[in-house]
Amino acid sequence: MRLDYLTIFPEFLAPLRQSLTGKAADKGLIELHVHDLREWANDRHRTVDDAPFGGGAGMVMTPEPFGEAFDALGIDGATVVVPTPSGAPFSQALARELATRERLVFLCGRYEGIDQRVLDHAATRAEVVEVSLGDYVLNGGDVAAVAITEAVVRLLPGFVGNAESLVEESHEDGLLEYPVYTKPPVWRDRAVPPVLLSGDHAAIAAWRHAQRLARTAERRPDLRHVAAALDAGDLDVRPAQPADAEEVAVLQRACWLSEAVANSTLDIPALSEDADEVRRGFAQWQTWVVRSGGRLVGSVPARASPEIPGQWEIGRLMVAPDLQGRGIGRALLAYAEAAAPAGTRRLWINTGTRSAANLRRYRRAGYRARPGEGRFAGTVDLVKDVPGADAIS
Ligand code: JDH
Repeated sequence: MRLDYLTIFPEFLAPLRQSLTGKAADKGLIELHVHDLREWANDRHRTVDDAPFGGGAGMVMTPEPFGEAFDALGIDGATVVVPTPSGAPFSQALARELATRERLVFLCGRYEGIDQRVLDHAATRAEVVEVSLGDYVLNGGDVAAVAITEAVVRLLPGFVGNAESLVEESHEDGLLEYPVYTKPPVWRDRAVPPVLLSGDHAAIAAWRHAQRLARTAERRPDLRHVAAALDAGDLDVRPAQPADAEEVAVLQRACWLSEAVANSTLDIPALSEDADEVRRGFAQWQTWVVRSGGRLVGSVPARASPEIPGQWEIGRLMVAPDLQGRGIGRALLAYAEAAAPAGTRRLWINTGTRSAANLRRYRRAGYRARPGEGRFAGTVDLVKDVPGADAIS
């Protein structure tokens, strides 16, 4: 991966040459190119800022140096990352997405930000992603660029120790981590919680899980409800009733809109179905809905294949977009898999060819893509053989 940084404070990016990102650069896994934007300021004073049109406080970064830098470096096909307080919240999901790119170009603003035309122009040659590190105000984008870089580079295949980090991510469930301890067992009169020295692995796991729930409830009330519901499989999963169809239809639209964006098409049957069609689906597919605090937050249909004996088909697995990434989908998938009748030899599921996130989830759950187009245009079929059963040829 090649990383370019346009900044008026190159020294803010120096930490990237330290530690693990520095090692990744030494190993050739990443190429770091930090550029002083003033090199492309043509006037005597090497000006990079000016007063805002329309009035208002502070100064704005002028477009010319950025334009010259784009011309000199080339940004065609790159992903241009612009840290800004008005960006979309940066997240682990976005870090994973950026880790798939070959080239990232960071525009590190200062003052009140960058002239909008810089971003509009860049968007004609590259994908522009405006991100915010969080709801607080920094003096510029440089520190944010360093943070984003760390989050992305540690996910690259071949990054030191990322075998473990991938394991860690496969356990992501939206709960905060438990506290950790090391030697000495007593330090300044503080003992390590005795359970951790007990050698009782089940007790340790239970204690850690309780710690995670307590911390999440205390520090992240926004995550608490689902955190509590996920505890001990406390999500309320039931067979869908005809009265659930309206809510499932709404959920379906919310879920398939992102599929439509990922696959650049609105030609997705799920998007245009109304509640009556969803209700008819309940008759053909055994469907479960999951509620959290009364709200319908997910659903999954499944059925025995009418054509292929021994194949258990899992239909539209859905989780409300605001609650994705918390393990609900995995729990529902496991639920639908467990409902397969005796004699099931193969599990089947289908997703959009370009739905990278879904493909990744199903791969993690043990599904493998079948070559060629799936059952519907623009989709791929994924299957998993049931262990111990004779495979379907
Ligand atoms: C990039 C310049 C400084 C300060 C105007 C915005 C009131 C605009 N999470 C994050 N916080 N801050 C940044 C960030 C800050 C930046 C730049 C990123 C470039 N600045 C700046 C103040 C304003 N201000 C907040 N409003 C509530 C008006 C820019 C960031 C990231 N990523």
